[in-house]
Amino acid sequence: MATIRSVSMIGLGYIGLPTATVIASRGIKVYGVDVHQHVVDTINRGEIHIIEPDLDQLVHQVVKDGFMVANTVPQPADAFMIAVPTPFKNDHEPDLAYVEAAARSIAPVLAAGNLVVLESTSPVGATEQLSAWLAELRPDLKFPHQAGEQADVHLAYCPERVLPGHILRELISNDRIIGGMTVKGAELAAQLYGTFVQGACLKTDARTAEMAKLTENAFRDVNIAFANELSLICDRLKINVWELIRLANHHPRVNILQPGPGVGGHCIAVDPWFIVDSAPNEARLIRTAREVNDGKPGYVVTKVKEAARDLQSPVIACLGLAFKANIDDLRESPSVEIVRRLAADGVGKILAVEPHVDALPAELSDKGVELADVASALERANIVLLLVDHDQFKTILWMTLQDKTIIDTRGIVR
Ligand code: SAJ
Repeated sequence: MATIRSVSMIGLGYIGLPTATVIASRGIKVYGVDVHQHVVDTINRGEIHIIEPDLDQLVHQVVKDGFMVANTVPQPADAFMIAVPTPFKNDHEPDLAYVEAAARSIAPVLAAGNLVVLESTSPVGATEQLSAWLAELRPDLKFPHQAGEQADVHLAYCPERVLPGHILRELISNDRIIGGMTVKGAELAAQLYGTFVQGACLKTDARTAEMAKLTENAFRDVNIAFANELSLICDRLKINVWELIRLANHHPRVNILQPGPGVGGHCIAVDPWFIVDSAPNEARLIRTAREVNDGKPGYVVTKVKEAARDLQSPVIACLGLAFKANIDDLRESPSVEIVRRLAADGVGKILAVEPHVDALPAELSDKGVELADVASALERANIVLLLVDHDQFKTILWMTLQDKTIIDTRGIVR
């Protein structure tokens, strides 16, 4: 089998850039492609436009050594990898417009013998759809949905499963699922991933691989929903849910996750909808889990409003805006949604504390939310709403705040 000596990575975001960089660090020539000129320019300077530990040094190294170069248009290469966003539309239907745009951009430079790998989270059938789009654009080449093992261009679906904040480590150590549209496609893709993955490369077909990615995140979503539903039940029954979960988890076959203010991030709150959209009648539990988790921010807002009703001038310190602990990522964060709704409904003076950012997003500052440091927010507030379990908040002396109403959505207040 031909060796892969060059790779074109389409999409240089949170997944594409680290993956491209790690491949380049193995001595493979990588052409990074992004539609945003400022991303291309930043990378070609050996710098990065995203926040991920240690990535800047590695990018600097591979660009300096000439193994990675970025551009806005794809160059010919042995393999093409696509890591572009796949959001959903208003009705939760997956939007493959960026994948289609990626297909249009690589089609002119595709050649017989090439491998095309889709990494973006995708509904089942997306890799076959990609094959069909490419075939329309390049009628001179044979694709796997038409020619099977005799195809000129090979396709595979290989989902990423790295945890933001630990991407460089997990890219190398995690096992990977390699879903070929053909056996040849799976073999070529396994060869490519084998250049940098130390975990196992598990070969299967493309549809199973697509479903595996969605299943992993739906599994986590359903389990978080179980914890979130327990937190509502325990509130009604006046039981401390964290104490309950801690005790129940001593059972050798019980492992309940943690309740919170809702599920954020770009994956767990999105991917299960791709399953629901494909099989709406069958995916009942998965849909309900999404609804339970999406309902949690509204429940927290109601609790704060109830506490504020008894106060003449409520001042609410909201601790944490990120979508989970010890990161600076505020996108798709349930905490931001809660703070925005409290401010929009005029519940009181809102002080937001987020040690990982220097400025508030406009959707909060426009509504009069003030960014405060933890000490002054705690001093000024009569309601303290704990939203994120950042390490900084674990050292607060909660005992000294007994004159305030404390609403703890993460179970760290002792
Ligand atoms: N959360 C809870 N309770 C818990 C665990 C998490 O409320 O017990 C919340 C977090 O606060 C956060 C959200 O869930 O708002 C998601 O956080 P996370 O740490 O569970 O996951 P992500 O979104 O950072 O990354 C996930 C991972 N998937 C799984 O663990 C199955 C990661 O491996 C995937 O690569 C990533 O999605 C992705 O890109 O799909």
